[in-house]
Amino acid sequence: MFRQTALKSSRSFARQWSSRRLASTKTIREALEEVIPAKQAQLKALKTEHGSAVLGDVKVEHLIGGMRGLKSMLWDASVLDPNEGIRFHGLSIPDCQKSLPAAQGGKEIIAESMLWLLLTGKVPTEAETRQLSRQLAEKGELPDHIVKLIDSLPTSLHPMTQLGMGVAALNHDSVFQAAYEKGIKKSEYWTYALEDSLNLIAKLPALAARIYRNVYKPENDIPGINKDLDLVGNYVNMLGYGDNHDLTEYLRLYIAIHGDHEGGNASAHTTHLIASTLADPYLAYAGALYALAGPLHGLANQEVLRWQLNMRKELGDNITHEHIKEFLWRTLKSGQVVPGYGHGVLRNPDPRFIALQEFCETRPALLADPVIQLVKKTYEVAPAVLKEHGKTKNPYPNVDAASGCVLYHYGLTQFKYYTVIFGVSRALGALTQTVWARALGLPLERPKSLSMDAIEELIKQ
Ligand code: CMX
Repeated sequence: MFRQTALKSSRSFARQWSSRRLASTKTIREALEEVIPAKQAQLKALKTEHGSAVLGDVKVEHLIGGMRGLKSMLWDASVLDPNEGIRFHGLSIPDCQKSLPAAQGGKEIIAESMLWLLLTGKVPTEAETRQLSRQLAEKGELPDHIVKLIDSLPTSLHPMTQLGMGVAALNHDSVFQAAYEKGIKKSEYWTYALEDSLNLIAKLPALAARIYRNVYKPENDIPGINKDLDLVGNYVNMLGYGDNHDLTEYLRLYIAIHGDHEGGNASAHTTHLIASTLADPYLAYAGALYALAGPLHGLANQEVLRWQLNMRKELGDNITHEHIKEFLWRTLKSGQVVPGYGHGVLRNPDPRFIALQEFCETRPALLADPVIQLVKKTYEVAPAVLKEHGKTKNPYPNVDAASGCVLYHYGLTQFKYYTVIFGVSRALGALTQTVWARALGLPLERPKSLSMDAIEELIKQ
């Protein structure tokens, strides 16, 4: 009786709380409006006072080496230090874990508090976070044409291909595109880019969950969006695992810390490039998803699990360090990369890998799982093997070395789907930059390319 009354009153409190806007609570748009003028002024000063300052040399090795280390993009929301890892507006992952609001009833960072930080550079209050959750939940349902499109696709089509198609087709309702067609001032671009970006972020969980249901659990119904839940809470619910609190918390953490990894990675950079043509945020992010679907980038989390499971299948459950070492060498000698190891920028273990490992450390069931133990044991052996192999500049694990095995433990065993979860996450940072690129009036991206003959000519000169 007491429980029922308490439940009723807490539900009615949640309803009241969410339907009224607290006088002191800013919306994300208002918070952005406050910070944009200072950033515009900062950019103007950089351009006028330091436009010709030199930040480094462009070498031939940059042109033929995938532009590694070439400082050639503006990206404010996060900066990746090779040794220390990612910082979001100056905050490390442990800083974020201390300061960013969690979900009601949860402890881990959530997508909304990370999105607020990325977009505004400020740590949101609890009330601001809840308000953003509510705002996203209200926009979360899919339009009918998207449901029809996704339901019509063959279930054998890779989930990432389906996700990209769904995201591109959401541009049917792009307010940016509609406003551009009508004719708007440049100074207003960002407001439409923001609206599209929030709409897209809000709809990604329902889209991604529908793909999961269609491909793997056709017998399941998909619950509607619960407006009192956070974005990832709703996502896990729609995936059919809503009663698993630990999995929900894991995905909250995973999606928040995967949200941004500065600008040069393939998915973020693709978004930036496409959006610089003033294609709307849906089209820009659809392109990013296909960059994410490459095995050297986001698909690595699928590949790591496949590789670990092959190792287990071949070597059984009592795998020693020596066995792992042999397996690693076999992988390397067959000319393949060790998935989950190495990085284009990082030169130390990825702090995102460490955060996910720490999540496991606090849960005995995870620690007892043979696949998770295998990930840990591999970490104890792989860096020395990769150093001896002598090719990779970074012999340490990246985030993908750990991410899939926890999902596998909780029953989300369809590893072809894992990159889709990454795709739900990366939207936070990539679309943040799209909004800011429009607010700052950044131009069309158009680097200069050279032929080999032209390079030789320049060297002679
Ligand atoms: N196993 C074996 N060889 C590796 C390796 C690995 N894990 N990582 C790098 N190498 C090799 C490269 O293939 C390259 O060989 P070649 O000279 O024959 O071409 C050499 O070492 C130098 O590479 P690098 O400069 O250290 O690394 P890159 O910046 O070129 O590539 C990355 C970075 C991530 C693509 C690479 O480390 C890799 O393929 N890792 C495995 C896949 C993976 O985990 N990707 C996920 C990255 C994180 C993410 O984007 O989400």
